Amino acid sequence: AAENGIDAWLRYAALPCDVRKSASVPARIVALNGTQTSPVYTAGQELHKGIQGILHKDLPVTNTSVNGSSITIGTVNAFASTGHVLPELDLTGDGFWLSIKNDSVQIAGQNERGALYGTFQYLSMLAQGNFTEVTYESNPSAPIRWVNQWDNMDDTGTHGSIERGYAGPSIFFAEGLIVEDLTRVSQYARLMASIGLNGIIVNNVNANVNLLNSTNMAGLGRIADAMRPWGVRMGISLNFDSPRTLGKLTTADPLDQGVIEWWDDIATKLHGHVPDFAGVLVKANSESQPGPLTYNRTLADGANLFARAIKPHGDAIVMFRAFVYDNTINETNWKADRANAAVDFFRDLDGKFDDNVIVQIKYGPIDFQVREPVSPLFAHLEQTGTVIELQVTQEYLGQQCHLVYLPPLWKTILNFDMKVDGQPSLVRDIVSGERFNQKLAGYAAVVNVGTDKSWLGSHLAMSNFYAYGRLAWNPTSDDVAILEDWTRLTFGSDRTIIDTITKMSMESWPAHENYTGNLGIQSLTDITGPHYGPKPQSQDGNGWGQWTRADAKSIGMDRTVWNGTGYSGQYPPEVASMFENIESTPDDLLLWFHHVPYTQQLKSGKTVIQHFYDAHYDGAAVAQTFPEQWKAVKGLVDAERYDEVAFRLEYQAGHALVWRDAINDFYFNMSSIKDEQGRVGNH
Ligand code: GCW
Repeated sequence: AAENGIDAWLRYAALPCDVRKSASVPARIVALNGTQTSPVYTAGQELHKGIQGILHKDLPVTNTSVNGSSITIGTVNAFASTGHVLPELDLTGDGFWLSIKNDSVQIAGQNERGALYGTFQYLSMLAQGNFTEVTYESNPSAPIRWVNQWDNMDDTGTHGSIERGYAGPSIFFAEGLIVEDLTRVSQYARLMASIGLNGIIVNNVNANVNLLNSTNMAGLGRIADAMRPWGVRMGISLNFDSPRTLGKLTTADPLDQGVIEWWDDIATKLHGHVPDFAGVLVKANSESQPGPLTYNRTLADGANLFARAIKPHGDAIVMFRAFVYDNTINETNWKADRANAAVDFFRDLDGKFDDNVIVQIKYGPIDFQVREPVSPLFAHLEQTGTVIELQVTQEYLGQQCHLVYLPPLWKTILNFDMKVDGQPSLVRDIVSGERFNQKLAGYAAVVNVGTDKSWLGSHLAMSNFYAYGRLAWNPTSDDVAILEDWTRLTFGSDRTIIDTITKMSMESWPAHENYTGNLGIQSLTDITGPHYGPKPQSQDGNGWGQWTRADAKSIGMDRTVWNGTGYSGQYPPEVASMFENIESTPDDLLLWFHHVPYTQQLKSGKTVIQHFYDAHYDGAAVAQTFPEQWKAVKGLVDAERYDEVAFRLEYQAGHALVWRDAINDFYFNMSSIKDEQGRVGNH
């Protein structure tokens, strides 16, 4: 698909002729202190390219300052050492200062990365036809702003498949090796840099040990080289069992001296190939992955093993995933609950991790569902840095065949107040490191781009990737404003295009929730299979623990302390008591926390079952409007992208009907309760 997708929101499409003619930009670009692989050098080149595209002007790029009208890019230090006077600045991390005046633009980064981010910000304004004079500083909300790829190496099977990837094979791997041509990898890094993302884990958390063989270590060096000019640091996922399976040791026990030395050696070699190695991501004792519990050691022992191995080599970190749970639990036990697992496993480990370990926590306690409460683990780790794991790839949410704009979901999570110790404790302030005073904290998102030229397999899905970076930089940014920026950059500034995409996108998550799983019952997709399409019957009767406990009379998980799994008690007291009581539990999470009859009345006045029926009709009806809404932009966007989007929206409209009828029929058959409007069961 789409040549037109490869540049995503970095198209630098020409502005209309009259705007171009009246636009004034300085006469040259000065990129201070830029060696060829440095982000400041990259910034100068990118700016040159952008201005050429947007304004049809060919500005010279130099690396020494000259008098006269120029755009100067550099670190704060480089500005100072070349005699530029900057105001008193309060920059942190990868922050930047941007000053746009008619004949002089100054872009100063706290570090080189910051200078590149400021340059992309300036370019974003130009590309949107915004020539206002501004002066401001901008700092990231958190130091860690990473993406995770779940790319397989596939040394035995097909070419570089991606777990839960919906856009073709890997851009990194094929046939057990790192691909030769890394053009797409550096293009990916460019997209990341343009939205302030500074790190990447390139391989699947279900990690293949062969990534650590000597050929592949050298390959990792090449990946890091391709991404470094964009300020993106590379890290990898590790398989806990590698000392046994690759190293041929008899154990992978984290306290065994031989194991410790084996990992020390790996870390030294990795550092040799990748001097600015970002860190490692570890999925241990989860979904059949090996881990320290196998050796009767704690998860902290496991994390610290890696922390100590990488410690001597720069500032690399261990991201240890909190997604640890038993997938063989038994539904006949009323108190069994997968949602309890993370807090059960990690609560007592706070304070036991080395200072270069961060715990990476999925936003909800289960798994990227259409509606989940915030993971209570965020309230328990006060002495440990935490990172929130989001998912751009739409694993449970239509796999990019459905338009679902995710920032409203993410913001619901990020704005949630945990009220730890009775103090305001917004999730976004916990993951910025502010609430518990953590130096290392932030964001990770599973993105799973593939070789498809649209990156995610769908043009509209790219708004989620763009918005992820923008929100990680500043989680208080407005989700509509982000979307409008993205739309202008991707499709142009025509008001009809902006209004159409905004309306559809903002309707999309509520619609998706309506035609899939309501009231906190989860996505109701095929959870033992591909996580796609309706399959409510797959939720129960298996060890995965994504249960609904639906029977002829009632539905929902009783997660109360008084009568259920006790999960609600994992939250700080004020939040716990809100969820413990049906009266104070919001409707949209009712069935997450309570097991109730289908006839239970909601705050809206409807019964649970009637809400299911109505919501499915409402949600599917909204999806029916998408193809119609999109027609408004015909002729305003290029035919190629118009058709590709139209195709997917048409499909979504049809699939939403399939969802509606499958779910409604299922619960009608289960409960035998008629739809008040006589629609369900009559087709
Ligand atoms: O959501 C589940 C996915 C698995 C994934 C796992 C995880 C990479 O279905 O495919 O494995 O989560 O996050 O580790």
